[in-house]
Amino acid sequence: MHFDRLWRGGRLATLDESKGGLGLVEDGSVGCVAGRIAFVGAGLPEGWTADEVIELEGRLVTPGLIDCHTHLVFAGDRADEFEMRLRGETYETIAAAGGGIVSTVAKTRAASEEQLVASALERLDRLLAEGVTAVEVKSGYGLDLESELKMLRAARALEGARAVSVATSLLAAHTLPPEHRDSREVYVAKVVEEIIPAAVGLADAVDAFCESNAFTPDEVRRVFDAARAHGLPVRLHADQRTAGGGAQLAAKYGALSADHLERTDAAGARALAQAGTVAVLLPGAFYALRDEAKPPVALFREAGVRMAVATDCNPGSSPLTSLLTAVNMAVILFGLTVDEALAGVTREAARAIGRWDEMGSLEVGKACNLAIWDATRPVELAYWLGRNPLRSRVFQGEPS
Ligand code: DI6
Ligand code: FE
Repeated sequence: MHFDRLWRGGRLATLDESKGGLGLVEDGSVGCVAGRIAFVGAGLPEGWTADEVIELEGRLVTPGLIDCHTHLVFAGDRADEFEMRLRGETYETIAAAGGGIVSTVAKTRAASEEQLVASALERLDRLLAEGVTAVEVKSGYGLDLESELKMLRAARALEGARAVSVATSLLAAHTLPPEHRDSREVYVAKVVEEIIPAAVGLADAVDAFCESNAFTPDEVRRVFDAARAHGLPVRLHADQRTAGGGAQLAAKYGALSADHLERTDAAGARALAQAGTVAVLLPGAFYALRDEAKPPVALFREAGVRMAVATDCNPGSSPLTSLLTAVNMAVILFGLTVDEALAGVTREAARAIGRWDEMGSLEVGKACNLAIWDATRPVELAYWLGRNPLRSRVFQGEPS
């Protein structure tokens, strides 16, 4: 067997489900041909040759990390609102007074596509520096046809600018744009009839924010019906600030993921498990909003719900550009085990973006996306706060 590149002598966390846990392989090797994994396992195949051999010297290797829920593309920041929250205002009172998401919408509408790409790259680079090789990016700060498409194009452009895979989600149903504050019907119709059809080819999925101050379950159903009619999978921001049956709604549509879920109940957990919908936990938002309700991790385990972990990087509720910090928060704040949290930024994150066939584990045939760590034990990835143990990153077989 001839490889373009071969990494040998490492401790592999393969995330191969058939192996259980993190699928650890001692003294393991990964052989790559044309950007894909051609061999993975202990030792080496008979009669191998390779153009290049890299010695891992016992280091831990995981699949490249996947940040499966971000709002990386936006203009400006909301540091002023952060200060208001420190003084006692809440996310909801700020939004009701005309701040919140719509203040980012104004800045994002005014920004050029190039400006959006440039500011998103600065945040993306921080994720990549920690071993991320795939990222999901949502629209949702445009809230009109042109601005939503501009955001999606900016998200797609990230893929050409860096060695990373990008999955895009259309989040036109994020909040009501200011010009439709008194005509929500008209805006929902616009999303359904204009924006979703126009986003086909640019968006990999359709997302919505089901919340008391965003969209009702009925409105979300209309958005999801339109997504389905255009062959797009759906995801849902569900049960974050208020319990509204969001998990059940996501499950009913066979959503790839339901995200946040701080206020999901046992029936919601069972519905997610049955539908195979991934629960995406976002501890950065829980932390930054000083939320008191935690996602019901025990119920998720009991029901057999798959759990992913992501940054939710956005200028309002989660100004977090470190996926390893999200991993740390997931174990400290939400009580995930280290294995669950690491599966949450690899295997389950790949499922949440609908790309499990391509990435998220070290298995023959998948993209050769690796994170090589200056660490030997998986727990070290969850343990440090602000220390980055990444040694190198490999995207489709190419070290970077
Ligand atoms: N949930 C969130 O946490 C973000 N969007 C959403 O639907 C918040 C976005 C923001 O505040 O800008
Ligand atoms: Fe979000």
